[in-house]
Amino acid sequence: MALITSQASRSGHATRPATTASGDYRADAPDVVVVGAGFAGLYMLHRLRTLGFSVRAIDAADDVGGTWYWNRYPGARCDITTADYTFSFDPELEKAWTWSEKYAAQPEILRYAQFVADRYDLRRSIQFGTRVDQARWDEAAGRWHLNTSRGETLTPRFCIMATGCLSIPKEPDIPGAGNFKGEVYSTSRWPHERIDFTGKRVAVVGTGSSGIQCIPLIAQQAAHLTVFQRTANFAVPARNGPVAQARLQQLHADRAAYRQAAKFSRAGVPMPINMVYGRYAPPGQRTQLLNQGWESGELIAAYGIFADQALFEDANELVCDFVRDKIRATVADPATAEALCPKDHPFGTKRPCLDSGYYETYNRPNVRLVDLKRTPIGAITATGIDVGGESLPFDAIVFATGFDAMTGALVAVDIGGRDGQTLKHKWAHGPRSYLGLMTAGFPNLFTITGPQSPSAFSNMMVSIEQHVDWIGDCLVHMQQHEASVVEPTETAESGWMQHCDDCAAITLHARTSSWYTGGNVPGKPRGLMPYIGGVDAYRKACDEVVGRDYLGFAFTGPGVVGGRSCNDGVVRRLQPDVMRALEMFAALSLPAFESLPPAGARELMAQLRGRRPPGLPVGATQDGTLPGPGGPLEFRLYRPATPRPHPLVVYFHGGGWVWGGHDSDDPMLHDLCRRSGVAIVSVNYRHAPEARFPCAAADALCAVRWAGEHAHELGGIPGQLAVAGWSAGANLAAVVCHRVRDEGGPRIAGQLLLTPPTDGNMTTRSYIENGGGYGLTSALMRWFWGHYCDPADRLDPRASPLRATSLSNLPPAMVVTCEFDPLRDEGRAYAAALAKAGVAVKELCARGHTHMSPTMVDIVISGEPVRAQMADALRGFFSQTQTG
Ligand code: N01
Repeated sequence: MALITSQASRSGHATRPATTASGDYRADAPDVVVVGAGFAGLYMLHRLRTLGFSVRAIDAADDVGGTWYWNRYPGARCDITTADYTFSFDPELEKAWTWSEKYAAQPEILRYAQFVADRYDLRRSIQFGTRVDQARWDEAAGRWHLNTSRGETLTPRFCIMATGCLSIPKEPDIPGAGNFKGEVYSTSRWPHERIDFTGKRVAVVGTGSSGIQCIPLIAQQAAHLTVFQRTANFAVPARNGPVAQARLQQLHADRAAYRQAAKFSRAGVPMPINMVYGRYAPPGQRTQLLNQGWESGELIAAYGIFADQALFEDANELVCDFVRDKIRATVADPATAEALCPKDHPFGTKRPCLDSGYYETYNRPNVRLVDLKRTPIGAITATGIDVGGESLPFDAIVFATGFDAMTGALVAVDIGGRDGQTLKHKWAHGPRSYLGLMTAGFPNLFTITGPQSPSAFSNMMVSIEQHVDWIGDCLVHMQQHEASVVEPTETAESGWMQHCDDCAAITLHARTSSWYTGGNVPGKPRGLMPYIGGVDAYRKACDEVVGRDYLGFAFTGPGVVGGRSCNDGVVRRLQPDVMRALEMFAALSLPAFESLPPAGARELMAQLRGRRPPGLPVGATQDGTLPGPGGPLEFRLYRPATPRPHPLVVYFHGGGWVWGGHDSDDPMLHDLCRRSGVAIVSVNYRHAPEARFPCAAADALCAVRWAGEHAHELGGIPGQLAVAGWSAGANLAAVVCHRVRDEGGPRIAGQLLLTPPTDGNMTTRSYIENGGGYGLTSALMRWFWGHYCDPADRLDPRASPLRATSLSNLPPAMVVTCEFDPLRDEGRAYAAALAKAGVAVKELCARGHTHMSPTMVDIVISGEPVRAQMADALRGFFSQTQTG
């Protein structure tokens, strides 16, 4: 294979001598080595020099620029607007540089990197044309031993990997790839000299961002271009041109505020967050938002057309359909258009591209698309490519086949940490890190934009600056405290990994094979590598870690008391969407409910309910009333879409016996009904303080008896009756089970109790641990009990079912408790007591959830497994009834 690339890539490292005109990097034995001189390395170098550290950067290339040094293929550009894809650490630098386009091309971005290097005189500290091949931690010396491709050994205290997320090209895993005798190019190692395809027959393999950017330009030159596409990718038009004036005006109006907003945005670019759910939006609004996203010419806008497009397939499919229709409307040949329509992954789960004339290119007479899904490549031969029984001759092949992303460049260096463990070995089943900044067992080794940090899911410039600043601050902290070694703990790392998994689990990303998940490299372990919880959430976590005395990091050194200090712990234990919901709630700055009179609290609660997504439809709903002991009680019946009859569940709403109604838990009941296939009657009951204990319990019992007697009219199966409830409603459901047991039926097949209060004593540990900050507070719980019950009645088993003398012979139960609920321990105690009394109990303690979060359908997606298990439990009650 005649691989035509730059000198640098041909030989594995650049040919420029390992010194520079002003090179003084040899003069010192650096305290810090930064590996890489792309944007991350440049800023890290600058920052550490400013802070007074002796530092050397090392790069395999013969100049600065990193990814923009190597990826010189025609059409290479950034896909974040230049107003945002720029350093912000120095306002004077911002003033000194003007971008020419909304999306700058590679030569201009490279010039910018060179401009930055010159402005801060960085080159004198950079050793070019050199690779770090091996790194070994020397425990006794508390230093790294770095061996370079030039035979040097450096012994810095700190090693900072600024090696980039997309820097190690993936080998073209195609049979015969080495056989071709013509010109071979790789987009990620493009030659420095101009390549002219005029008059040539060219093949491009790969249709990711690199392919989609270079194909239109190669097509303009080549005699004939054949594109080999394995997976069709989504692309939206870049609408490139001059820098958008509106963005510039925003930036110039208040630069600092703009940059600050970027730091606390979802993806590192300030942009309003669209709250409209695609699955519920009316058709007119959907079309308007889709057009707006398409016209915006910004990837981040296309990611956020609907608030739920990254969460639900049906919402995502709206975007997919829209883009597919655009492709069909652009590409003249219907078969080619269809092949270009992505159908195997949700929009955004593979990196979509910003294109400039990509789809139009297929209308040129000299361009052909080969769909490798239909006709896979047989082999690459000396003269071309054999595909689908044809031998296609080529003069040149361009591989745009991507990268061994995120981890490739890190494990390419043979890094050995504590106790001889290598990074490659530690990460054999996937990368593990704390905050994407460090990995346990590898002291004083930092990664910039490493796996488990936002990196590729963000504007890289914002993420790079954040990591560099964080690392710089950490090193200063160590200097100030005479600490010489820092390392994350296993506990902190495992906690962060769990959090990253939790973030991934609520999106559609984990289901798609892509370079985000390692799926593009044969044999690479799968798992979503970048942190998808958002730049804002991530930054808050990093800041919190520092604010909590470097939570999860251990420091050793002469100035550290006792030689070692460690504030061990896990920074994020709440589910990510629960945390977002709590933040949204806090942002409303509502008065404390318990500070209001009951009528005011009810009104406020009703207003909040109006903001919820409604939940997907059930077969039918129907409102009615039933006779209660104190007058008619309203109910709402939810029926599945399947033909009646169905087993029947009588449900009692939450609201501390004070607020709520037969319709107040509507979205959750839609969800439960759809999932379980049972009919649910949600019954109102009298509220305190107007009707105090035991009115609600008496109403609940009456309603269950009435439902049992009217099962047939309700579409239920006579004899198949269960009870369920949330919070105060779960308390009522539990109490009903006692009463039907003791007072002559009806027979209850099961009880589903979601976060039940079971003991008016309120003295458990969970009240102390979770009594503030998680929605339901200890103060509010005291307010509820105060309105519901006289102190003398609190421990009556009809109010506190845990206090009953016997719990035997009660119906099978599922008790759901939540980790961050003040009621957690009494719920768990009730489940334990039921089990002890011989009742069949399934207990689920929802990790990372609060009292309210499992009920937040479509907002708290991490509650789905909880809701699914509740639905399973309901079905299970009735299967036991049938078989019993
Ligand atoms: O790489 P990719 P890329 N036979 O992995 C195909 C950033 N970037 O260099 O999807 C046939 O996306 C592969 O097919 P499949 C950006 O983050 C940014 O294009 O594996 N085909 C795919 O079509 C981007 O996401 C810009 O089935 C094979 C393509 O090659 C990331 O870099 C510009 C194959 C690889 O696509 C990577 O982009 C460029 C095989 N054996 C890149 N192996 C900006 O705009 C792979 N493929 C800033």
